[in-house]
Amino acid sequence: MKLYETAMTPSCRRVSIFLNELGVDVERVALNVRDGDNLSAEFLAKAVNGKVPMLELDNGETLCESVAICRYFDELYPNELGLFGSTALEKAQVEMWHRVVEFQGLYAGFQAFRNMTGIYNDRERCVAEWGKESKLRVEEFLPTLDKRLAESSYVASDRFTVVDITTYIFIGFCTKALDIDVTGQYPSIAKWFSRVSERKAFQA
Ligand SMILES: N[C@@H](CCC(=O)N[C@@H](CS)C(=O)NCC(=O)O)C(=O)O
Repeated sequence: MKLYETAMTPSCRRVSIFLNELGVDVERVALNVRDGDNLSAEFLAKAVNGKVPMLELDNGETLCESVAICRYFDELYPNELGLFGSTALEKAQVEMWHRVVEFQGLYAGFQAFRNMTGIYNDRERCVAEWGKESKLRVEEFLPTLDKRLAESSYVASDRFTVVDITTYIFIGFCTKALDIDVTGQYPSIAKWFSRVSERKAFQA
């Protein structure tokens, strides 16, 4: 099995932190997405979305999308962590919060960064106005997250789940790529962020 990645990108960090939580490692193949390694015909033939991370199994089957890759490892290595939820209700809460944080947070953030900076204008049409609007949507979503974390110790449940990994990546992205002082403005997010950052899996 090989995991194709650009290690420090948000989506690849999500998978790496998840693997650290499981205590599993896998062979990595380093790609440089800024240089367009993911645009080669060879990579595009394997990766349906043309992006990293991408997991290639020994039988040649490939998996894209970080959450799908995390789910695969979670099933492949049976464990008691319940990172995708344990009970019927918790599984649904994980699914719900994961979608909320991804759609209203992380992907809006990606759209903001990509369209405002034009960083990938060698491969997509960048619309600066859409970037600005996306950043505003991210800023409008943050109070919802802060309210949730004032009421709950973790994002989806009262214990740590995969959604905390996604949210941690999102908050880091807001801070570093979008220049939003999230932890300065939102005390409940700040408390949760510092607690989650202390986990061993987040430090590697
Ligand atoms: N929804 C995808 C997003 C993957 C993604 O956006 N990957 C970025 C790195 S974070 C990438 O490959 N960027 C290069 C490009 O878009 O050409 C996932 O969760 O895996």
